[in-house]
Amino acid sequence: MMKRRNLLAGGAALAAGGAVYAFADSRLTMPMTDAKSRTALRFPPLIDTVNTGKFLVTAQSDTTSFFPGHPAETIGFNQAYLGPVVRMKKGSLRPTVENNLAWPVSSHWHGLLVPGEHDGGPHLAIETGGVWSPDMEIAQEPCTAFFHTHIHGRTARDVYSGLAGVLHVVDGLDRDRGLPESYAVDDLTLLLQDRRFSQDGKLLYANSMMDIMHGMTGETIVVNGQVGAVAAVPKAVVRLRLINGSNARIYSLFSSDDRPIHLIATDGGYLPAPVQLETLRLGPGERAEILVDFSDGNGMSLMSGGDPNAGMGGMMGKARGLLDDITGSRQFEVLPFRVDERLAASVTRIPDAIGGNQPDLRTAEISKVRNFSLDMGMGGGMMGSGGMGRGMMSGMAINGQLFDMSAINERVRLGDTEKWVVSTSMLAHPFHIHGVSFQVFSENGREPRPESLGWKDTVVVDSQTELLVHFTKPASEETPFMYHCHILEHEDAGMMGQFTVS
Ligand SMILES: [Cu+2]
Repeated sequence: MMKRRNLLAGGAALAAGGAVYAFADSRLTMPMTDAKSRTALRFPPLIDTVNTGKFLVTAQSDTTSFFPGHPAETIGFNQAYLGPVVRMKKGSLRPTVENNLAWPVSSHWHGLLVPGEHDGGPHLAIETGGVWSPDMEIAQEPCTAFFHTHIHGRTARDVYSGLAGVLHVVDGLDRDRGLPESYAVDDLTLLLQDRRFSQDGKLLYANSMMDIMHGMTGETIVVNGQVGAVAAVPKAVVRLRLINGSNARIYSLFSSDDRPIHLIATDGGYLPAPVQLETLRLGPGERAEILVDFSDGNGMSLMSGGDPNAGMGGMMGKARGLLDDITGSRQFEVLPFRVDERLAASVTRIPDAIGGNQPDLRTAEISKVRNFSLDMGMGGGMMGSGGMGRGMMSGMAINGQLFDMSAINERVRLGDTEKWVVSTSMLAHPFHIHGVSFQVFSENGREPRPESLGWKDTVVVDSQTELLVHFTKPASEETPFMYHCHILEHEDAGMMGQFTVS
């Protein structure tokens, strides 16, 4: 196991985000500052639907100054960049999504278990000036979910520009579970993204061949739409709801002072009990809730190892099976935390149990086994194949097939449990399935990693992962569910399929 403590030298670690990339000097990056000159982290506006069952979000454009005095054109839901946190409970929910942008958008409820017609996938485009208002039913356990536009061919660019937000499904019982629950005080929502900026602070979306191949990464970390922030926390146990809203970056999160991370929930909800981790891997589209104990009054920084897919080292490292070694040497700071004793300290110990309803589909009758090969299809000749022409792009497929809006790839029976065997070569791909929670049965022939436990809807596949999937929500040919790589450039390039459930 790597020991990272000695690799961090106090404030010097703050500069790592800008220092580890060779090209960082030509662009604006995170200011090389110490924690004192950082600004307080802001949290998205909270829309609480618990009493009303309704909310409105409007896709709109505006400008955002990620760097003071340098406005960038961005889009968001109800605001200039990103969107609100929408809190909801079981029962009826009536979202209204308006589109004030000059192109179609959708609002995919990533992690909500709703039928295909409510899912907000590529077939549910909202045209300019249009409104979508499905009558939905929320019937799932508490979790942290995500919503974002999902128009085929432009998901990556539009999410990169800001069209995403966060959902909290709650049941009002967190106090009984001994969990922090005060929004923006000890229950912190952290939407993690990385972005590339021009010298004048504009968002760059380059789409070079490497950006498509590896997915678009940036050298500046943006948390809740903010660059260079510090989070204030009470002298207590704090809950972090981590959402990887990056287009392509896979984080390997750990604390700068080696204090443990207590994993309490994965994508679909709570684990039975906290699991203590040294490092938490979080791929695009994945969520994790962790508890961190600040009751000793000391701050720390949430750090990440480098992206296993970044640079040629990613592929070579993967081929050599040295992912952890490679990523360990490219670590950077994601967000520093500072203890503020004026904040209310509600929870002072890590609970022994959470009581999550962890799935066990291993004894279920498996109706069918399906294989999904996430295929880059470029082999050794990729660098000399003439740039990012159609030939290169056509390799971004599943089972050799590019996504086709008019083709149903798989047909599943409602109520069945199936085994889906997902395999990759070359890169690690975060595999997401709409409309289900699944259980990770094995990863590379071994027991799942701790962060792959519990109910999941997205999982990083770095060689072969077996999923047990129980299908409980219907989806028609008109509004089928998607399965796809959540590296958004891969998804847009065709690494997606669609299935019906009936
Ligand atoms: Cu991918």
